[in-house]
Amino acid sequence: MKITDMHITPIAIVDPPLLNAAGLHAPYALRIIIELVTADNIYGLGEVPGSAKTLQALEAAKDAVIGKDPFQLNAIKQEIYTRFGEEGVEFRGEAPWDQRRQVHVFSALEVACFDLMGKATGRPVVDLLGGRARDRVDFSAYLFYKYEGAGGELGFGADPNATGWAAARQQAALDPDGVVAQAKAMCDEFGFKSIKLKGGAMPPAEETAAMLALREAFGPNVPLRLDPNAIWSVETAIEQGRKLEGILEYYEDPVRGQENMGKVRRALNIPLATNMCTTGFEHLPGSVQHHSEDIILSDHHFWGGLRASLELAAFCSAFGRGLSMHSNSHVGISLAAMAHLAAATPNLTYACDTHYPWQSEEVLVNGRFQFDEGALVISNEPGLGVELDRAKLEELHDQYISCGLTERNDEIEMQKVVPGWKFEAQRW
Ligand code: GKR
Ligand code: MG
Repeated sequence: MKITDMHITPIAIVDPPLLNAAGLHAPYALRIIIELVTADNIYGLGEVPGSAKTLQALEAAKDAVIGKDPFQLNAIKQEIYTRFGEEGVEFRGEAPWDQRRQVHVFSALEVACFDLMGKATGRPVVDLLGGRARDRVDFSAYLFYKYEGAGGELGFGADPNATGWAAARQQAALDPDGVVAQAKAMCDEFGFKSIKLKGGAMPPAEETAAMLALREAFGPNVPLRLDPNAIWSVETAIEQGRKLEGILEYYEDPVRGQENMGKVRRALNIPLATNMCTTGFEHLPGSVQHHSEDIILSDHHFWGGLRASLELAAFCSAFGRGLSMHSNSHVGISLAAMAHLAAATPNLTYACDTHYPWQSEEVLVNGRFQFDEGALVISNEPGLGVELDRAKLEELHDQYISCGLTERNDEIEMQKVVPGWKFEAQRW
């Protein structure tokens, strides 16, 4: 089997004005769709976060991939890593999302190769990763503080007749009542059974109040998580954490860095989780040294693919870490890859994050994935089990061109609402 062509398509998808530690989501989120084509005309799909840097790197990776056999992942990885040189975890950046190029490039290619392998053998990706540890993958409701609006050109009132989640998705949520209303609408629509709030957006005591309001509204059987994306000080994290003991399933990245996470972890009786302080294999010795977290949120986009995520799972089981899954705004190719990986990872026992409910567009034939009681049911279709809707891809590519965005920059978006607003690595 030989890869003969690689298509790289940047797209922009409508994204609502969601708040986080780095500012505000732009009206569009950027993704890149990768399609590898073989001599016998099979295509394999991959998806990664969009940025001009990743786009250029993917273009530069083309001739390292064309001519290769998709089953020879070691050779492809070797070539990519040689070509781009070392890019350590220090390139991750301080934003909530990971900004390394090499891991994203390889992840996109590796997922597309797995899709090809699956299509060539008639087996779903989950089977190529070791087979099903489960048939259904649970996801959690991912809440955000947000301004009024649905994102895109039309902003608020994109659909004044919307009801249910479609209406709630447009509404502002800036206080505990707004957060609870958002949670109810999201859980009613998708059936999620655990809830995460993206924190780091409001003063800490307000976010704690929102968690307590969620507990009050949903009771003790719905696990709750709070993620301030590392902008609290150790003192603040401990002070707020004391009020959240017995309330949170886990406390995600309250502070920055493994050492600080270790301090907070030792002071509190709450499991700590991360997708910010332990984010690459070079971080694992520090994770052991500082015991910085109890749970690692894996993400194949920045751990360097599906196989690397299984290697991370082996570390977690050897060193007593739980495993959950991180997300960013995305469409269904990433969602399918996340679900196949989660289904093939026996020790991934927490409900995974997904931003999917916040998006409304899709690049797939058959449209958007449907959650069943908060879970995705893993299909037996070959590969990722998805087909590309080329007309939709073209439409979302045109949207990428017309929206004019080439990088995610939540600080600039926030400054449009709050002039002079600045990201601070530690705000409270
Ligand atoms: O979408 O604003 C967001 C999140 O803050 C995202 O960028 C983070 O990477 O979901 C993420 C997290 O759990 O830290
Ligand atoms: Mg997080």
